[in-house]
Parts: sequence; structure tokens; C-alpha cells
Amino acid sequence: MTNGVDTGKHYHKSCTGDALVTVQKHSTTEDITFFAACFCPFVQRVWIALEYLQIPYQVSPHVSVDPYKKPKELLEVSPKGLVPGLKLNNFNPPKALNESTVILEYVEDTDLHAQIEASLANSERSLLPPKKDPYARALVRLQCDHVNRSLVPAFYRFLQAQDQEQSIAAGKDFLESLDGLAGLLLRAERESQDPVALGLWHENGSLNLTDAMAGPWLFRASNVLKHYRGFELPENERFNRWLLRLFNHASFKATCSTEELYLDSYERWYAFNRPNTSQVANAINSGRNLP
Ligand SMILES: N[C@@H](CCC(=O)N[C@@H](CS)C(=O)NCC(=O)O)C(=O)O
Repeated sequence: MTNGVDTGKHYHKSCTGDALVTVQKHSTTEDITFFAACFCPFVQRVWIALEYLQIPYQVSPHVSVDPYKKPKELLEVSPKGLVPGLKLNNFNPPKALNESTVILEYVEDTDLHAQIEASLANSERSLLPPKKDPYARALVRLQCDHVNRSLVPAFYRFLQAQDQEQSIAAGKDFLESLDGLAGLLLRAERESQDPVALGLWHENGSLNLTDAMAGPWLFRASNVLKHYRGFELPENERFNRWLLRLFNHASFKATCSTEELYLDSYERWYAFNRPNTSQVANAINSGRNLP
């Protein structure tokens, strides 16, 4: 079912394109050290938020730490040896955080705190609607919950499917999951006018947690799934306009390498489903939850 042949390509260890320029801008010591890997979508979702909220950070030398080699510095911040991780150097001794979803909420909270301290509580830059509108915040969190429990696993099941029957079923599941997300985005639009609740889905919205949370897999659907599975995104004008706004957003673009990096990197893990290459791939193969 895989297009092309397994050419034995290996994952990249350094960013290319716009992402490389961003790395170069973040090479000096800061309160936050960001443990990243250039190909990783879990990393990219955090990276988009750091860029958007303009939180100072230093990227760990050579984007990246190699999560498959599990260097000691990575294990100190992320016990399973998974990227992303944050080292928080403003604590003495430094503290650490792992798990992309937790880190995203942490950077959002940190940013809010900094804004309040600087009396900028009305700043536009926030990933969630204001605390005074808990329902609008919940609408965005519903979308994120769907992304994490449905969209992300469906993406890997589709990419890793090796026979035709599996691949057709997994492709359908992935499309259904995209459809489910579109339904939740339309619901938010009906039920809230807050620009952050609308996110980039709406032309009057601003980048939000869902954009950061889902964007990296939507992007890889448009290149990696297209290349290895012949996948075409649904012909849904609203959905495609959203993707255009998202992929062209400055904070999103700043974290993207060139397409070749993703195609090469994914061949090894998923497209040919080589055994024992990653914790995510193993979890999908054995029907367990993602790590
Ligand atoms: N649940 C984690 C998943 C992170 C993850 O799986 N990262 C991959 C790279 S994309 C990794 O570090 N893999 C190393 C391994 O499989 O050992 C999160 O959301 O941060």
C-alpha cells in the first residue's frame, strides 16, 4: 500500500528552511530550555505556542536532542525520554516539564501571569479565551480533546497501515476524525463570538490552542500522508481556508522545515512500519494508548 519503495531513509537531526532560521534566533541562554526534535509534531505544537506568545526560550543545542538515543539531559526533563521537554532555569535547582499538552497549558498560564504583572491583561496574545468566559474556554478544550483522542491516533494508524484493507479503513477513520473536528469548530462558531474561541478557523479569529494542538498533524496530512498514502484533504472549502490561514500564519511557518525533512523522517518510522523504531509506532502496532 505504500507508495514508492523503502529507501532506508533516516530521520533528520537538524531543522531546515524557516525552522532553521528560528532555531538560530534562539541559541542563547534563557529561562526556558526547549528540548526539541526537528521532525516531531508534539514538539511543533509547543513551538508554535512559544513563538506566538513570544516567550523567551533557548532551543536545546542542535535541534535536536535525539530522542531515540535518550541523552541524559533529556531523561532529566522527560522521564520516558520523549520530546518535547522544558527545563525551567529560573528555579534553583532548575525544574522540568514534559508532555506537550501540559506544556502548552503551562506556557499559556505563564504568559497570562506575565501579562497581569505587566498590566497587559487585555493583550490579544492568548491561546484560550479569557477566564471570565469559561464556556468559550471549554469549547476550545473540547476541540483539543478530540484532536488528542481521535485525530492524532487516527493519523498514525493510517500512516502505519500496511495492507490495502487496513489502509482503506484507517483512511476512512482519519477522514471521519477531521469531519468531527470541523463539527466542533462550527459549534464554537455558533456558540461564541470570542476571537480566540473562533481560532484561525474563522477569518476574524486569532490563533488558539486548537490551531497549535492540531496544526502539526494537519500539516503532515498535507505532505506525509499525501506522499505515502495518496491522501487528499477533504474538499471542504471552509476546512481548506482554515488550513491556508494556519499554514501561512507567521508563528506556524516559523516552526516548519522543508517538506523533504518530513518525508525522509517519516519513512523509517511509519510509512514502512519498520519494527521497534518509536514508542508511538509500537503503541499503534500493539493497540495500546499513545505514550
Ligand atoms: N505524549 C507525548 C508524546 C511525545 C512523543 O512521542 N515524541 C516522540 C517524537 S515525535 C519521541 O520523543 N519519541 C522517542 C521514542 O519513541 O523513544 C507528548 O505529547 O509530548
